[in-house]
Amino acid sequence: MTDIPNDELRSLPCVTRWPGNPVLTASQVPYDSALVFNAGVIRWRDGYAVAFRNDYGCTEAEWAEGKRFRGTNIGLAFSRDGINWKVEDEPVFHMEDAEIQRVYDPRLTVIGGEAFMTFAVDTHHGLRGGIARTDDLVHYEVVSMSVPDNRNMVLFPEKINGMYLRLERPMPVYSRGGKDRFDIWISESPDLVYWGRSELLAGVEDFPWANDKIGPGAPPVKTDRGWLVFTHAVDRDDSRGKHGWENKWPKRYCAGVMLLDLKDPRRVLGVCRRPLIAPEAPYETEYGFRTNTVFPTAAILEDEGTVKIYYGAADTSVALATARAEDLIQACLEGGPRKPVQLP
Ligand code: BMA
Repeated sequence: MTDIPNDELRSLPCVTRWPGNPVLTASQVPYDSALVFNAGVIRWRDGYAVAFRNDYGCTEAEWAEGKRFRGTNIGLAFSRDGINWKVEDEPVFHMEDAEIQRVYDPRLTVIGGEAFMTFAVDTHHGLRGGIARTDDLVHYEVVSMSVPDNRNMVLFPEKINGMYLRLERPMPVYSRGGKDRFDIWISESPDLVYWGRSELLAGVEDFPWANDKIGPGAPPVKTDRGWLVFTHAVDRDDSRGKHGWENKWPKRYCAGVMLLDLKDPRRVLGVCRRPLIAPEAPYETEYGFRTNTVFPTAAILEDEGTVKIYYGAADTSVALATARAEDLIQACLEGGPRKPVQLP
């Protein structure tokens, strides 16, 4: 663990929360909706598109009486400015099969003009990560599904040395003491179907405030100094009690950031050693299903050098923060490259 006292995690000063946060909530959804969060965002046609997770069928008061969510679906919305969204009339992307319990946490990436969604799937035999192709964000064709347990897959927005690349978070439990201790891995594929050459990219130990797990957040953002990778990074403290609707929520999710080499993204040039965004705003710490949760899932580099970072806030809404790419790169480089693992 770290020398940073637990309750003193702060966002980096270069991060600005959008004053009108959250930018997307259940109240904007024209069908049954309770929690709208963990959303993929891309530039699309003359504006932006978002695919978001929607948990529905239960209010906070009903939860307190023992009722639970009826289900999860994926909603779609469009925007001219990436801030004001118009949600489409129906959810999209339904996977129906006796094995599948739910599909959630979509991320979007455009590669060579083609749009892809990555997503998590809970099945009766484990958690899988999937990739689907789409022409219109309404109709999808599933391209591949991982073996369990794997989640939080994101695709790089271009091929490198002729290969597609993805970041992912497999969940080894048996070999890691039976608890959460999950890291970020990188794999490559010639066709998005067959994945291999998998390698550890960064471990929990590279994020000094985290003691639980890290995982890919947004699909990597290309800058002239390298790929910016936004992550989640979790610290757990079992003395934490009620944080949100549940009686106990011991985890805190922060956003982190690291920088990968442009031509060889398996090389980590720098890891920011402090949280990029720590839960601080009331919609992250006070109100919502699981407070103390900042879960980045999309990032867009704008022409003027600002990065829009979208994140799930308290597993309840979608919020937006901005930072200059230059400052983010600097914060990563100051943290230095990934250190070799210290064996006991
Ligand atoms: C993870 C996923 C995310 C969620 C996070 C915090 O395990 O379920 O969808 O945002 O926990 O609850």
